[in-house]
Amino acid sequence: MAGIYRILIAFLMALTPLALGSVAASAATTARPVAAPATPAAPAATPVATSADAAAPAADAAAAAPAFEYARPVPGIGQPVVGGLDFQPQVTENGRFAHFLNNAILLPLSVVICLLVLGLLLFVVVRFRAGANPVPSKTSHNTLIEVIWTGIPILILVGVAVPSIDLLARQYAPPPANALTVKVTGYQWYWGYAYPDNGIDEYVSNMLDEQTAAARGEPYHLAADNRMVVPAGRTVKLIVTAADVIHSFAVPALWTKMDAVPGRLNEVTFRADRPGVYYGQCSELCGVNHGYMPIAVEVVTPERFAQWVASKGGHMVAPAPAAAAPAATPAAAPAATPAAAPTTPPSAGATPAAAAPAQ
Ligand SMILES: [Cu+2]
Repeated sequence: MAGIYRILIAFLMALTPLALGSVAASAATTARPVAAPATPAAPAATPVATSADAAAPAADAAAAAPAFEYARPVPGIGQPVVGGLDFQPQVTENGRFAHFLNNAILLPLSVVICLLVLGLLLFVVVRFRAGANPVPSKTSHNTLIEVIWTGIPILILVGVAVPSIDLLARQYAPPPANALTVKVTGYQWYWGYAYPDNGIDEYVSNMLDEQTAAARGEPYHLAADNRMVVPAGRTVKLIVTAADVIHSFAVPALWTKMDAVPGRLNEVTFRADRPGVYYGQCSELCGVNHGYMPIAVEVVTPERFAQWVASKGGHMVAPAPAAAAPAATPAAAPAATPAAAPTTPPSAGATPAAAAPAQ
């Protein structure tokens, strides 16, 4: 007994510095904005104010840049639905494969195994009850049954492992040479995005307040003032890190989730094949406003991506030779019908399309 207590105390002592460190970091960074997080409305006001501050210096530069209109999201696409049980509609090949693995293999298998075990249990309870068996069976071994109930689970586990490991390998496959690099930084409590290849310095993305989100036709708590914009049909390489505590960058429809850890650069890739607006949230408990740092990713056509890059004052980079991009198959071309059409046509002034990448 004393041994167990000692182990328990040692475990708690090991955890204490972590907890204290996290609290101290939260307190240091948030002393100002977290004055009154008592009501849900209070945290929402904070990021917007921060956004206004951050946007001010960039206003002059943006004035000269061509305009870019964000697309409106389509209900049910890239966001949760009321009463939804299934995955969000997946717009990446990996996501569709994972959806298939879950719905066509794992779920049916789990249901069959649960029903089989339940049936056997009920059979044993009824068939071998004490009332019907005054003299209990003395059977203790049966080699055939033991081989069967060891062999079949092994076969099932191997059968599940093969597609699971395949999915894992696909998710972390090295990106092709022409992948678009986006650096994602988690902060308490907003996100920063930078496009080093395109000369776009980090800009921050804060949650929209309820009125603005409603005016833009976006879901409150998921809508952000500045989105991450990426082209359809091209692999995006995210370099994910954090500046204060651990966050996690997660967008369900893009089948993407990666921890953002201070001092580390984690890499994850995705290739969306359908333009649209896809929302996500920080998925690592990171402090009092953890629930108020949504992620908004807009997947656009390569032409619109070039317009967006120009609107940010960046430049397009020449794509790498096609031979270096084995993943760039015709199947990766964006669908003819975009999931989310822009509210207004892009500005005619933005015509750097000639510099757009080939795919
Ligand atoms: Cu976070």
